[in-house]
Amino acid sequence: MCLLLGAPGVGKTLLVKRLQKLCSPDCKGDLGDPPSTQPTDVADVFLLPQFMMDASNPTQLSASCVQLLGLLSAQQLSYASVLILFNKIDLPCYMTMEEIRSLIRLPDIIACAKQNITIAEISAHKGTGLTEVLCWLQNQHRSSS
Ligand SMILES: Nc1nc2c(ncn2[C@@H]2O[C@H](COP(=O)(O)OP(=O)(O)OP(=O)(O)O)[C@@H](O)[C@H]2O)c(=O)[nH]1
Ligand SMILES: [Mg+2]
Repeated sequence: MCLLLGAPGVGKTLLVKRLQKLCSPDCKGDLGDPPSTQPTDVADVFLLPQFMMDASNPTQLSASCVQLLGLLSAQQLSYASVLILFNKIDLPCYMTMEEIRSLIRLPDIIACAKQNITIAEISAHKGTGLTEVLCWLQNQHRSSS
């Protein structure tokens, strides 16, 4: 079971749709144009905990950080593996992983967390980094079965 959490509009639904496409037999590496997403789409719960931030939206960073701390301190997720995704890196003014790491003091957060945390920069729109997300999901699935 995977929980995909993140502030509104970070790209959760688009990521799920892109991963579904990437796994489909007719994909052959070409994701095509991004499909439309609706806030009512309920496809965001699929396999393991992932947390998503919008790397192009500095105003949402503090809210995302509080939400991330809430996730990491949840008793039920103490021993889960967590994938933190910085999405929308295709946009011109996105914050790099290094900038976000320093702005939210991510190394301190990781040092205090019980979970095994992995970080990735992605673009659900362009497809950048999605193969790595899929590999992470497959590895977690393998090690839990
Ligand atoms: N440029 C760009 N746009 C993206 C990316 N990911 C998502 N979007 C766009 O951001 C908007 C919101 O994406 P959604 O997937 O609906 O976001 P969500 O997190 O599911 O939003 P809620 O369901 O409202 O919480 C849509 O217009 C997407 O096309 C990305 O990597 N790059
Ligand atoms: Mg959605």
